[in-house]
Amino acid sequence: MAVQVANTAWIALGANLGEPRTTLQWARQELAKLGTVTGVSALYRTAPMGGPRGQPDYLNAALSLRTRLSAPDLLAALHNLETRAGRERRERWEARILDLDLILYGELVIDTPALTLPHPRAWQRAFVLAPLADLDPLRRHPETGESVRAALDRISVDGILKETSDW
Ligand code: A4P
Ligand code: MG
Repeated sequence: MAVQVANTAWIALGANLGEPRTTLQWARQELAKLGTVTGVSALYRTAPMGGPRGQPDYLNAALSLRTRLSAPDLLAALHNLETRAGRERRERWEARILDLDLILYGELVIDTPALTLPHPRAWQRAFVLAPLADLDPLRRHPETGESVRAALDRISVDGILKETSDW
């Protein structure tokens, strides 16, 4: 169901199987069909955090999307894109062809198993925060008030490399 008013959603993209760069480029094009893309981060090469040992490095990015889709509908659309990209879900934090996480949806705060906003781990993870800082470093966590830049200063950015701004 579409909502009347457009909201800005921040989406984190990640991939470490198949052809990550090609997959993220495809995802970016598909996301643009869900609204208006208002910002796109650089592409980052990041060391895998958590999950089974020996995973390949990830490519991570983030974009902001002005959309009339409600947050649950947007998450369903993200899952649909993951499936179309060929993702299979088995183990948590396993290597994946495409991961699309909803990080923020306006100022919405919600805590259900199917959808938690802000994304519960986003403000702890450099592979999410570094791309977000390209979009809006002063954006604050709706509950804690901590900015993206302040969170990045607090955590380690080891293993996070800007690969290219042109993708
Ligand atoms: N879910 C609830 N809230 C949300 C939300 N805001 N956005 C539910 C997206 N999904 C949300 O997600 C599991 C469930 O979370 C879904 O059923 C959804 O309804 P998933 O994408 O199926 O599984 P996942 O990604 O394996 O789990 P999770 O907990 O989302 O993992 P994370 O926290 O996304 O971490 N290292 C590097 N360097 N780069 C990465 O991108 N990604 C992960 C995954 C681990 N390590 C990484 C990276
Ligand atoms: Mg996920």
